[in-house]
Amino acid sequence: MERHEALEIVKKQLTEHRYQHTIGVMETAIALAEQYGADVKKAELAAIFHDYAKFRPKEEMKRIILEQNMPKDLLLYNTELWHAPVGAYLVEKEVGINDMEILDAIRYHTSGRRDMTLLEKVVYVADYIEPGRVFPGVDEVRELAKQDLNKALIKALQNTIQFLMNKNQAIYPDTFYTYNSLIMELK
Ligand code: DGI
Ligand code: FE
Ligand code: FE
Ligand code: FE
Repeated sequence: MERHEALEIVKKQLTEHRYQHTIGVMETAIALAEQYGADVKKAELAAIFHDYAKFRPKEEMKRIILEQNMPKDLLLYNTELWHAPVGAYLVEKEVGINDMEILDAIRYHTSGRRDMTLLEKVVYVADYIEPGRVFPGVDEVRELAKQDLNKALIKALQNTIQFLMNKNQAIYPDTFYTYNSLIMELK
């Protein structure tokens, strides 16, 4: 699928702000894929569709999680986690993308997972550092991403976990598994 066609499809699903974020993720993911040797075309498509389900009604997302036998523990945690696995499902069903590497990069873009693929890491980090992001610590992750994708990913996870803890929010176990597996991979 070509970029302009993909962008036309996703634009209808998003607010203008979220569409601009998506463009930023797309450009950043392409640059990271080129730098680290990931599949550039897959990075582009995964980035374009990563937030496809962001604005689906919670009831619809909950129904899909249950009907499609996704991990039920998702329902116990922040609803913000749901759009990633639900997005992977809907991008396959509604857009017709069936490349499992692209779908997994969408599925794991919020929590990550153990032993992430290069493409999954590229999309996760691009989502975190795209030029529109302004939160504390983002510049440090941008700098790390120029040197070492794993180190950038670890810092992004540390920031996310600390941010959630400071808000007294529960942390989804996969987020910890992602962090632990990267720390152990480094050693
Ligand atoms: O969709 P985006 O805003 O571009 O970014 P995202 O999909 O990476 O994250 C969406 C939200 O998910 C973010 O506000 C923080 C939240 N989140 C990420 N990991 C966890 C989490 N919330 C909980 N409770 N636990 C997590 O592990
Ligand atoms: Fe997202
Ligand atoms: Fe993210
Ligand atoms: Fe995003």
